[in-house]
Amino acid sequence: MSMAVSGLGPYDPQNVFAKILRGEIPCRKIYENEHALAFHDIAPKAPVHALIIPKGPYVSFADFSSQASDAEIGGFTRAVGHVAAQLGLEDAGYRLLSNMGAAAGQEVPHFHVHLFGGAALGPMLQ
Ligand code: DGP
Repeated sequence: MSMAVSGLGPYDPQNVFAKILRGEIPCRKIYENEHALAFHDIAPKAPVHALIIPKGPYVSFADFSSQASDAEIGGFTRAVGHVAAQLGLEDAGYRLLSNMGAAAGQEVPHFHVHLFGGAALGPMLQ
């Protein structure tokens, strides 16, 4: 189970993405497979700003990369690529970003990857 390597503590099943996974709060869903769910960010920082999350209870990238099964990691990674293709971003390009832990400003303690696109992106998006 999740270790407190991120400064965010153990996995909190009441975090907002856990509630989205359980269907307790709505999201604008983009794509779903056995191991991952993708939806639009509620406060987009680019014309396209998607979030891809694993379905398992992982606080951060450190937890996910060390504790998830190969099948979960594979399903999640394929979901990221599928979302980029579904959103028509492959030719123009896009940016993937994941804030790992408190020092990086991770706010939601359920591992997620941001996918930004739809415009020429600056050298860095916070
Ligand atoms: P991070 O700072 O990396 O933990 O980013 C968390 C992102 O989650 C942030 O861009 C805003 C987004 N977010 C927070 N709450 C909700 C929500 O209820 N629904 C959706 N769709 N996105 C949310």
